[in-house]
Parts: sequence; structure tokens; C-alpha cells
Amino acid sequence: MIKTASTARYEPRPVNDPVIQLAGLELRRIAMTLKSPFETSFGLTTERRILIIKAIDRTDVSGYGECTAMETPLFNHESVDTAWVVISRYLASMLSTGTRIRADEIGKLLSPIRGNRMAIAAVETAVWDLEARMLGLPLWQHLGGRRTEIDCGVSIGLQVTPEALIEKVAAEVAAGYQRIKLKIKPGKDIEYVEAVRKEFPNIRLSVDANSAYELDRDLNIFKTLDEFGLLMIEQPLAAGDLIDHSKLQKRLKTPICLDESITSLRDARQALEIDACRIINIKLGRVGGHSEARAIQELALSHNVPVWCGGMLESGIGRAHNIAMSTLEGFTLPGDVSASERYWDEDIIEPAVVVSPAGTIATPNSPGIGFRVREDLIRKLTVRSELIRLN
Ligand code: OSB
Ligand code: MG
Repeated sequence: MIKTASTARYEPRPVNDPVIQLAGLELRRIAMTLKSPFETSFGLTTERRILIIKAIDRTDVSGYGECTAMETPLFNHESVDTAWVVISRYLASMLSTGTRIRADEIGKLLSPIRGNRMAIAAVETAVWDLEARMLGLPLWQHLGGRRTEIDCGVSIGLQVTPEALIEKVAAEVAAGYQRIKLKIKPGKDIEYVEAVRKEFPNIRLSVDANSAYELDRDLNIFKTLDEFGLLMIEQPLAAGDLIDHSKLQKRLKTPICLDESITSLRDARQALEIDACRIINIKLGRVGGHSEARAIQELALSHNVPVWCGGMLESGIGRAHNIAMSTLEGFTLPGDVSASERYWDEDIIEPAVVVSPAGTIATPNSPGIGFRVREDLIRKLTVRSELIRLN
């Protein structure tokens, strides 16, 4: 049988002979200060303490991954501290196979670990970068991506007044971003969204509640938000919940987008089965890495459900992985992948991620994540490090 391009496209690129033989993992926690504090319904982030993983091959080639766990276990159950323990105490030894491995096998190899997907993804994505570098391929091509540029949106944190929010939105619209997402929480919702919608009647606008609402208590709020022509309402109800989201979706015209509730391909399948969402936000860390993310976008594509790439206030390394993932065919909506300069005075990759006036990021052409990792700067920012030898 002749394979059509469309069936061939999503098969993992065959790496007939596995090329990687892991010699070590380096963990580094770096301290970076956001240019301005970012507030969501679960809390305020000013200082980031980011866990960076370097996967080192026997040939001394290395790849980088970023753990997207936050400083506190408020977005999900993980934190930068729990991820450190999980990786160094449990996960590293599971990689000491003594044989050559492929990046697309890492997820399965680590699957006996329950949850802790951000810890797993930090390592898994580092190995993907490593493999792409060893093969001399840009990571996005190695993953099977097709876009040479990706569409970008922004996420705007909670503001003190609707006027302050309008000012932020105006700046991002002027910069070219194609979709504006507003954080909301009870008490900071209708009034803010209404004010922005009035000022910008035609922009693609969405809201993200980070699970701050309850179905019975807050239905009227959603009925009102339903009238603002929003592109989506992201994660209104509890993290982990699918049933109440399905009930809410039946009452709304606006698509619900799930973020926190989707931690795996199985979650995505069950969410689509019961119409708990009509859009999915895929975050590499939340789902355990590139292999699972790719499987989720493939499933969504087969259901005609759009997906987009979420963000976790990443440094350049996580941002670069997000760019690579966003080139896959299912990513049809602008993601929360924005320019380095929105968050950082100085990013740890070179060049920094830039967004065009049309609101796009061009995919890089060099091997791996496609950006030079500034190891000198990373060393300067390091507050804790550990080198684990494997094999
Ligand atoms: O829910 O998408 C979210 C930041 C931290 C934790 C959760 C979320 C966010 C964002 C920021 O919305 C997205 C970005 O990195 O620009
Ligand atoms: Mg979200």
C-alpha cells in the first residue's frame, strides 16, 4: 500500500538505530526575576526558581529541558522542589539502562512513576533536544512539525482596575499578538471582560480562570461571559474535573478549553468523549513531555478539536520547546508563546525569542531546540546543582 503524506506525517520519525547512550543528568535550579509580577487566581509570581535539566550523552553532546513546575504546588501538585526529588531520587536510576535509547521511549520507560509529569517532562524534553542535536535536525522537524512560523498570543495577569487592564491589552495588540487572554477570578471577571470588549470589539479574546469557580455557585457569571464573543473560557472549574465541565459546556455557546484537567492522552480522550471541552491547551510539562503532547494533538486533530500551546512563565529553554511543539499540525490556535522580552531582561538562550509585528515566531533552523544555551549565564544564576552519573 502506498502511504499518503497525511498518514506518514505523524508517525514518529524512525530512528532505526537508537543514538543516545546517557552518561549523566545535570540538575540546576536558577533564580530569575520576572520583569513584572504575574498574578493568577491561585497566586502572585515575582521570582522564578526554574529547574533546568541537561541530559548528557557519552559522546559529550547534551540536550536541555526545563521543568515547568512552579515554586509552589498551587497550579498543580508539583513544585520545583518535588520535581527535584523525583528526578534525582527515582527517575534518574530508571534511565540507567546501559543500552542505547530513543527519545520517544522515555515516556514509557518512566511511566511506572505516578503523576509527577512535570518532573518527567523536564527529562524527556531534554532527551528529545539531545536526540535532535545528535541527528543534526531542528527539534521541530524531528517531532514531525510542519509550520515554519507559529501564531502567538499573550496571557495577561490580573490587574488592579479595568483601566489598567485595558492599557495592557492595548500594548499587546499594538505589538501584533493575535489573541489576548485575560486572567479572571471571582470578583475580577465580568466588569473587566466587559470593559476590554467594549474597547476592543473585534480582537480574539479569551479568559482563563485557573479553576477558581464552581458550577452551581457561578453559573450566572458564565452565562454573562457567554455574551462577550469570547474565543474560549479556559479551565473555569476544578483541576481534574471533567464531569462538571461537561455540564457547563452544555449550557454555553462559548467553547470551554481545558488546561489543568488534561494531564494525559487518556484525560483528553475522556474529555472529548463527554464534551467537557471543545478546545485543549497542551502544556508539555503538564502532560509529561513531547511524546504525550504529540499524541494528544493527534487525537484532537482527528476530532476536529483545536489545540494550542500553553505557557508556564518559561525561560528560553522551555519557550524553545514550546515553539517546536507548536509546529505540529493540530496546533491551529495562537498559543501563550510570546517574546522573551515580555518576561525577562536577559534570557538564557541566544538569540532571545522575538515576535514579528504580525504576531508570529519563526521556527529556528539549527539542530535541537535551535537556540544557543547561554551556559555561562546559567552558571551565574544557579542557586543549586547536582550532577548524576548514569550507567
Ligand atoms: O494557566 O496558562 C496558565 C502561568 C502560570 C501558570 C498557569 C498559567 C500561566 C499563564 C502564563 O497563563 C502563560 C505564559 O507563560 O505566558
Ligand atoms: Mg491556563
